[in-house]
Amino acid sequence: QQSRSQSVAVLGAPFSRGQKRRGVEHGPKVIRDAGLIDRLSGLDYSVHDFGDLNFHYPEKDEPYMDVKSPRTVGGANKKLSTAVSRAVGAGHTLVMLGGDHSLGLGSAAGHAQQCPDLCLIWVDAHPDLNTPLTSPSGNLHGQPVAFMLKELQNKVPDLPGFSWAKPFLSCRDLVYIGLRDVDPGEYQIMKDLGIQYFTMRDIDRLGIQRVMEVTLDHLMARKQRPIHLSFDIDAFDPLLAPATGTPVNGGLTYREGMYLTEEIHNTGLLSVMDLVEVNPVLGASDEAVQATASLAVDVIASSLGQTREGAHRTMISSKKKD
Ligand code: EXY
Ligand code: MN
Ligand code: MN
Ligand code: MN
Repeated sequence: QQSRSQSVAVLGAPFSRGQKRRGVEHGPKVIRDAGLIDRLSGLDYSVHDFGDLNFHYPEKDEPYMDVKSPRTVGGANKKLSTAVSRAVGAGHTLVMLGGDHSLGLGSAAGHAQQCPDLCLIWVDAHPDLNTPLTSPSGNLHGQPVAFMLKELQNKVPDLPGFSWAKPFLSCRDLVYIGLRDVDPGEYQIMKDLGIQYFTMRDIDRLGIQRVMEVTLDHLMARKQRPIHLSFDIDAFDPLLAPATGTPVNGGLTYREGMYLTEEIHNTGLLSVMDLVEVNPVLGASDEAVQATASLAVDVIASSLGQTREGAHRTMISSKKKD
């Protein structure tokens, strides 16, 4: 199938205040340096690099309850949502490079402004579904999905910096893949709302092929809709993606990651993707950082149509397209 747009925009969001380890703000640079733009150009897209957003930081940003840096994180996400909305409105398929995963909120919110019927595939070791009240850490990168869900509206208090963020997603339109570190409050919400999720154990049982089939059937059951893919690099096993802030053993293999993203490309419905939580400061060596960044490039390229069976875009083939 055709992808939604032949034009891909890349937007960097060098932001790290949704958690406490500095360095993840350098994610956009290391992912670009690993060859992202050339790889996408090689897939026959016209690639528009929008550069990096410039965030501004309020002088004082006291915690609200236990939540850290609410005004800073809220403001950055507001800015990101405007930029994402503009890029999608201009007809690009957008790749957002984080930065920490608190940015998933601004990215998906901006996407939803243009595509209110979007669905969300959150690939992560963590569901990032804590509310400010259930969060064990106060870190906003563990909470973005809670701000999105309409069904959680009365469980999420008004945070300073977040008045712009109105819930836009129904829990039916969300699927998690790769979970293996779920807090008690998050588990409760997933169960109460009946959210569709696949832990690593589910992937062990079902295989990634079945997981993707059920995921896409679930999301497209009523109609085809644009996909927002929010990909946290910590979904991968830490052996493959060591340069990240909250690694958890037992993650996706390289082949599971490629299959997952190939299936998303094959829908022809990918509209925005986030690639977040690459932190070059946390790699134990330069090789570890390079491996993580180049994995990020592979994930993005595969989501946008790079295949393991060759250059199907430019060759006449007797096989059905894709
Ligand atoms: N669940 C933990 C918390 O809320 O603090 C850890 C969150 C890590 C989030 C990373 C980005 O996916
Ligand atoms: Mn995450
Ligand atoms: Mn994570
Ligand atoms: Mn294709």
